[in-house]
Amino acid sequence: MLRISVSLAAVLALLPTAIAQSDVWGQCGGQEWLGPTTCVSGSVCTFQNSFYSQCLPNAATGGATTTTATTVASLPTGTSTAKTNTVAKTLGGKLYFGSATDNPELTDTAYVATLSDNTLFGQITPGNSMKWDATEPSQGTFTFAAGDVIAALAKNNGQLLRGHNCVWYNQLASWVTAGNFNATALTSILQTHCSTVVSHYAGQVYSWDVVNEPFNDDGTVRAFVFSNALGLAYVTTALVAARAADPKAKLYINDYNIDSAGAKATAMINLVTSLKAAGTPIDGVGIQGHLIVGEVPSKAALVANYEAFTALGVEIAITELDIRMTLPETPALLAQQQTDYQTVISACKAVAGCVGVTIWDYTDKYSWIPGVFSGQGAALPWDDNLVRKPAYDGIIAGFTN
Ligand code: 9MR
Repeated sequence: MLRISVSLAAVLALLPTAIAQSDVWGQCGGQEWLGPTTCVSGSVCTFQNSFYSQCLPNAATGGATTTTATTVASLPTGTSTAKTNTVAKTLGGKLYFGSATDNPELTDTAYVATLSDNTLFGQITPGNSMKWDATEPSQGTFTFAAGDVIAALAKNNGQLLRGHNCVWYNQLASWVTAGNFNATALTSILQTHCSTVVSHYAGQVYSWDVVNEPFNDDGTVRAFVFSNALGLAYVTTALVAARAADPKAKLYINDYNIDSAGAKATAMINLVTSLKAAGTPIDGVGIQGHLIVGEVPSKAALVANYEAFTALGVEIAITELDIRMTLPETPALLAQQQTDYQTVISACKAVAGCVGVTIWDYTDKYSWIPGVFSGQGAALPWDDNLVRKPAYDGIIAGFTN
């Protein structure tokens, strides 16, 4: 018995040393990597991309080791000391600069500290916890606990709250899609859902993405259970229910790939025009802004399109801005990203009816991009280590100039 415990202790004592350093060619860093971050003698931990740093042989250094943090820090960082929300309001003339967030990452105290700084972020959008699958997972059973956490965080920090969303083809509870409901039942289900969720947050929400992503990229109506049964009448049903539930909240329709003129932007313009003509409550168009480094439309093209929306008598907001790149990050890509952020922000600044800009989370650490677009990422102004990137300076310049 004694012999066994001694052996076990000996093995345990050895373990930290055994896993303290990675072998040559082994992983030594990357997002969510919990293993060693230094390399055995004769190799150097070398940054490959946000998810992977590797021990590469380095005879020249005679075995010097370095950490992921050191190699990441060798990329250019943001240098501006101005604060995004303060500058958005004072020099940009906007209501807010904000960020999306999500419940799982709220256990990260360093992350929350920056998120809670209302000189940086004056507005918060819950990334997932107010969606249908989260709020009405089975018919008539409403769960607001996770959404309430985000609402309380925004309130405690003196930040505006954006509701996201009442109805969307994605993250819709399966009982709705699989229920074989007829048009009358679906109308009632939608009324109940929007009315209950918007009522719950009444008085706390500045604006609601009532309808999310109603169009395909070619401007046709996106097919899903509500549009299949009701056509675009479902949009009216949702907006009317939301207005009755919270008369003070600004009601938006939100979509991506409507940044500049094109079939999808035209479809949105036509929809808003017809809603206005019918007297349906509609206050804003959310331009999500999921963009690509080096492929951002010109400021002139953005401004012209933003003004085509505001000419309809609605406000607009950039609601989910991120500008992704093909990894790995390089100084040249980060510089282009800085320019691209500046372009979008300065276009919003130039249009009086563009009320604010929200980034789709603030750090690459919690971005949705790598999980969906393989090999792409680094889309946000803070890196995986919560260090500001040149993109941060682009945002400040966009609001300032
Ligand atoms: O950020 C959200 C991510 O965590 C979810 O997995 C994803 C599921 O569809 O939705 C993301 O947010 C989306 C937003 O609700 C609507 N516009 C596109 C966003 C990115 O996919």
